Amino acid sequence: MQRVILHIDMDYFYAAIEEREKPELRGKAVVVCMLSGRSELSGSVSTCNYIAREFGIRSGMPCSRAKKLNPEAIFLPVRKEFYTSVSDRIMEILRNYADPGENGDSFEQTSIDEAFLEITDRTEGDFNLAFELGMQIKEEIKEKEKLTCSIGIGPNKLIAKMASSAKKPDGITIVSSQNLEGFLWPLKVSKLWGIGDVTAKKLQEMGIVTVKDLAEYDVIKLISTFGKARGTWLKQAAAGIDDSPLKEREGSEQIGRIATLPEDTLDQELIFPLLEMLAGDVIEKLNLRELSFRVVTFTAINSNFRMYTRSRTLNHTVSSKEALLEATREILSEFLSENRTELRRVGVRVGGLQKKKGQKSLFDY
Ligand code: TTP
Ligand code: CA
Repeated sequence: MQRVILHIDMDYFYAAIEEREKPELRGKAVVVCMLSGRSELSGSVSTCNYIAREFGIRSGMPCSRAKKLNPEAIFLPVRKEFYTSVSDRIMEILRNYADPGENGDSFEQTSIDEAFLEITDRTEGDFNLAFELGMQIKEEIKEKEKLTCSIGIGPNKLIAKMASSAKKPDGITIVSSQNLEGFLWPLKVSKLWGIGDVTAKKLQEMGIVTVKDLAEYDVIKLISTFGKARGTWLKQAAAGIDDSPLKEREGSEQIGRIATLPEDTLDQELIFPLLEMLAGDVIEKLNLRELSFRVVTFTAINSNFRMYTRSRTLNHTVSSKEALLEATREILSEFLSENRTELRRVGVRVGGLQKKKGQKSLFDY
């Protein structure tokens, strides 16, 4: 199946949150500053909204310089803890859209406002479905957090990441294997994710300006200049090749399975046996790694390809198949009582994972 990766990047994140919190900022240039406290405006710009960017204000520049570029701009101090709480909620929304993680990690948060989602299973390798899913994500974040984001979808992390910055703000860009070269090759090499200023400068000295130039360059020469690993990587990246897996942050891993029903249905007696089988697989994986779980999540995709998730946090950490089945059955019945569209795919996953505790000794009681 064609791999499908989604990358999401929130738009002007800190400044967008400030705008949301203070409607009077709408339409004004907003600059969020990391102030050093030495004097007023001694510090650097964390970020700014798009209006401020029109004046040439950028992340990293001294706040005093930003003030010169636009004296009318509103300068606000960074509220990192607050932004982190918003980020945590967004990441929870996003995780629900990633594959259940059957073949390893499927969700990777890379910064406060960026994440990769593996959606190969969810979309069955179909980029049109991936687009629908991307739009659904945008809608949910806009509805729940009143914020916009930009999304890139591609056959790997490299392409997804580059696609998400192609249209900003509030964009969505799909790059499949078919239009990969059309997207990648006209770009300047400095735009290739993983190429910094030093490499870009060296490449330019070699006469390599666009990604196409790099893709067509002799790999042996690249290796002799950059070394084996880096030289090979450059050549592959220029061709849009990247096999790197997603890496879950430690402690937030989830394990799950999803599968297609034999027919679209709302009949619990048809749906539950499939969930029972999937739950069995999940328990097997947990046992192998001696893990127990605390959170159970049911996922469903209906015949209109809309996705739903319902989670339940248990009172204790457990590890038995019975406990998983009981929770799953309860969530399923509840879901079916309020849902009217037939289901096409269902899945179950567990989170809140912990190493199983050893047998208690008699003295512990
Ligand atoms: P970015 O995603 O780089 O920028 P952004 O979200 O503000 O704008 P864009 O629409 O271009 O994506 O960074 C995310 C947040 O990280 C940003 O809102 C503020 C913070 N940040 C800093 O504090 N310092 C920095 O130098 C950068 C680049 C970001
Ligand atoms: Ca961002």
